[in-house]
Formats: sequence, C-alpha cells, structure tokens
Amino acid sequence: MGLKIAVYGATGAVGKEMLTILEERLFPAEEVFALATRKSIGRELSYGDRTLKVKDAATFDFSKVDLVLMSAGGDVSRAEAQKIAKAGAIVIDNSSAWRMDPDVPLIVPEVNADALESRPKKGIIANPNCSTIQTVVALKPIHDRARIKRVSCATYQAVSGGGQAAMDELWHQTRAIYVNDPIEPDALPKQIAFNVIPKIDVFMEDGATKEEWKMTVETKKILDPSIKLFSTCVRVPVFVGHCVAAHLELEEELSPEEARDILREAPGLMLIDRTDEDDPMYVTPIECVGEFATFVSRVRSDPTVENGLAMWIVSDNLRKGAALNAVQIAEVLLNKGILKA
Ligand code: 2RA
Repeated sequence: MGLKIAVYGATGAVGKEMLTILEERLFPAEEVFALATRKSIGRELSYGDRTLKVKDAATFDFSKVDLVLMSAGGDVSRAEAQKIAKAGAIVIDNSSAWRMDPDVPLIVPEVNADALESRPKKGIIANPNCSTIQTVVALKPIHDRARIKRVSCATYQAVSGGGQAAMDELWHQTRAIYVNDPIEPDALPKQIAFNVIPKIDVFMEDGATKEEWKMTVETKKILDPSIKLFSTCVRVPVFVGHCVAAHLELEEELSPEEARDILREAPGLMLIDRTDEDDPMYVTPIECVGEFATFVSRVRSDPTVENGLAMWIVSDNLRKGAALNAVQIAEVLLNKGILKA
C-alpha cells in the first residue's frame, strides 16, 4: 500500500519538479495523478521511468487521493484548496495564498517541522516563498547559537521564479541580442537579458515590493517573530538558482570559524567556503541547479556592526525553493504518522 497523490499544476516548472523529486526520493506513492487545466489534458509528463497523462483538475475527484501538492497559483489555491482538503486530502500549497493564515502552518522542515504535530486545522500546509526558504535554512543554526537580532539582505533571483514564461523571455531576449536583432527601445525597461531589475512582484504602499514583504513576514512566522529583516529583492538574468547576500547582527559574538563549524553540521546546508586566492571556493547559481542542498559561502565578520556576520546563500529555487521543500513536508507528515502510507 502507498499514498495516492495528486500534483495540481503539474505542467508548470515547479509542478514538473515535484513529480521528478517524488520519484527521486522514492516517496511511497501507490498512485500519482498529474493535474492541470483543460488545455493540457492528455499531455504526457515523466514520473521517473513512467509517463503520466495530464488529467483535468476541474473534474478530478479529490476524494480519491491522500495528498495534493499544489503549484497552480494563488487564485486557484484560494478557490480550490479548502474544497480539496474538505474532500479528505492534505494540501501542501506552493502559492502565497495561505502563508500568513494563522490556521495554516508555514513550514521549512529543517527549521520548524515541530509545528506539524497533527492534521492542520484547515487541511492546508503552506510552502514558503523560494527566497525565504533558503534564507531561513541558513539562518536557523546561527540563530540557535547566537540569536539573530537583525538581517539586512539583497537577493539575486533567477527568472524561473517567475515561471516558464519568464524563462522564455530571458532566452528570447538573449538570443535576439546575439543575433543582432535589437530589442525594441520601449521594451528596454523590462529587459532582463544583460540587465538586473530591482523589482519582483508588485510595489506596496511603503515602496517595498511584495517579495521583500514576504521575506520579512515569512521569516518571522517560520523562524522567530523578533528577528528584524530588511531586504532588496532583485531579478537577475539567470535561469535557475537564487542567491542571497545576508548581513546579520547577532546578540552574541560568533567568529567566522565558529559559524562555519555550525553551518557545516546543519541540516540541509552545504558549506563551500575558501578564500585562498590560489584555490578559492564559493558557490554560484549555475552550480546549485539540480541539487537538494542549500549552499553557503563567503562567511565573514562584518566589522561595521556589533557581532556582525555575513554569508552568501545559494539554492535551486525550483527544488529547495519550492518542489523539494513541499515533498520534504510530505515526508515529515509520513514520519509523524499524520499521513499513513
Ligand atoms: C520569484 N519568489 O522569484 C518569487 C516567486 N517564485 O519570482
């Protein structure tokens, strides 16, 4: 016997990664359904060495499944997730729709798996924002040892965070420039090829973007409400892989060597950090693609503040930033007997 699972939004970049990771991690699924909108019915998606035919989410009988991994956008989640949960399944939702709902756990297993002790009140568990996930995985071990007072960070986020269309846009713009086909001037403010854009999601009243707001409020809900976090979130011309330059102010002093020892042993992290000029080691987005780990490099003291510590955090935003974290939440539910295979 195994679990019956539906991936809702299976044809999207994250949905496809969910199918791949379920199989890679040998998640005990007796049956997996790939669901999407009507226009994708019949499309074939790989699930390991098997092929799944996409079914219509609108007519699917969710009482047939135990678990639904959703990555179908906030509007669909708001409209459908509670109905699906009422049919009996547990929903792990990748959208931002439910993240700040007090009755919906917001989970990064390496940080707050303890928040999952029974079936959630609404039957919904929220997957955090990709840039938040990799940040809190790296902050958690430092916070446990030296308590973080404040974080100031800049993010460098791949276009895949904006979905397949954003990846296609980078590809076409880059190709156009290479084949000497200049991009129309009025399109330039939005050009991402050979450019960076300090705006991800919409602007809010205070001048922050919603992405920057998510970094702050989600870190508080997942890790510690007392942490003050300020960020500038930037889109960069990279296909996959988010980076975060984080600058911490701690309550207690922690040397870079002590911090490295802590990070080296922490769950979900891989420390790649050497500044010998003849053989430097640090991680770039291209090197994190396809990996499960969140990588940390450039661990340094920040002498401009009391107990300052800086670090560079890199992770595959489609994997740990979305699909892997969702599957790891499902693994926690299994291990705790909240989901029974
Ligand atoms: C982005 N974090 O990178 C947002 C949503 N995935 O676009």
